[in-house]
Amino acid sequence: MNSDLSPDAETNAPIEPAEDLVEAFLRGQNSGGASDIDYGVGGMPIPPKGFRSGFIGIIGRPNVGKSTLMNTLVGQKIAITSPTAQTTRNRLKGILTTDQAQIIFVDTPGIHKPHHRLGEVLVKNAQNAIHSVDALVFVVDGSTDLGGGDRFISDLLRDCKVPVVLGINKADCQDPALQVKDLPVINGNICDRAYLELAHAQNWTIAKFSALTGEGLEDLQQKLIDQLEPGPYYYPPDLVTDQPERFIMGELIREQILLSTREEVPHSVAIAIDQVKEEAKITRVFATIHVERDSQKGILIGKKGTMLKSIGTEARMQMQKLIEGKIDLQLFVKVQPKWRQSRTRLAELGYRVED
Ligand SMILES: Nc1nc2c(ncn2[C@@H]2O[C@H](COP(=O)(O)OP(=O)(O)OP(=O)(O)O)[C@@H](O)[C@H]2O)c(=O)[nH]1
Ligand SMILES: [Mg+2]
Repeated sequence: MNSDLSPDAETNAPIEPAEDLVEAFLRGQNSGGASDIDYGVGGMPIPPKGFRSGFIGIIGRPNVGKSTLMNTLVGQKIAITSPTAQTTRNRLKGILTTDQAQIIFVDTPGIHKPHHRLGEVLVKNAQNAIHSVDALVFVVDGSTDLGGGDRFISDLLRDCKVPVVLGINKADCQDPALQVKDLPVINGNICDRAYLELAHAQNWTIAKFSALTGEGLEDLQQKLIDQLEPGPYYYPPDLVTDQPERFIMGELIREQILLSTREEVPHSVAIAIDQVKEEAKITRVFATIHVERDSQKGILIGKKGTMLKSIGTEARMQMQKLIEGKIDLQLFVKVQPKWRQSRTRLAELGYRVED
């Protein structure tokens, strides 16, 4: 089994909208134009003259489209996305290699006011990312007005030493009432006054785009490359993420739960991949879905087990494409009262504060 998403190095357009994770993985496309690579003795390519590289953190409040942006820029769906806020729970790397540069995007959980220890860990990890990257793209939702959550993040960035690009996303569905006619035109759109003022006050570069349609992303990509210093290849040019396969398996299950359930249920769920047994003709995956209450367990199992069955079937189909083989997925649901509050349980389930 592969331990990472490392498809063949072929060209692709990095600004095309993200596709289904598994479809994209199988198609094995990456490297927005990274052709004619000169490989050095040690295996890692020798960067051409003027090559730039570095880590770019993607931060913002929940649901503004950070993960969608990373997927679209990289050209593959590395992070799961959903209309439910607080979808992303781990810092995830998505790697884009072009002829000009290698950008390692670091997608982060949405910064919000935490209500439990899990939220505290997620927010802490997102905040720590601010200080461990070479540049930041601060994503805001251009379809709504600047809010308290955005202002909180902009305050966090006040003392930050790295360059910031303010990324105004969702340009495809901006409310005309929020547009101001006498302001400079950015990417053919008229930018909302509050965002523009915010960027001017902090001396940030602005880019306006739609992570969903890809509109404006070429401009954003260039602005991000401009922030980077000349540097080496940090990863092989054909690698798109450093996430292990087990992690992706767990996320594929969580994605199905996010798409099938509502309100507290998706937030109360954590997936543990207990065992992956590779046999000659089939791979057996044993996973436990941890929930906090009996009522949530009831919802997940559904009438006569129908909900769990359909979650399992969908997740299994995605996993089968991922490993290119047959999967037997055994899902168990376990009530783990208040796991989101327990430091030990959080660590067991893979949620720790990272520097
Ligand atoms: N119309 C429109 N919708 C978008 C755009 N970008 C993202 N979305 C939608 O916004 C929702 C949230 O997207 P995500 O990428 O999961 O947002 P996020 O910022 O990563 O959210 P968290 O992980 O919860 O912090 C999804 O339903 C996306 O399809 C865009 O450019 N236009
Ligand atoms: Mg996300």
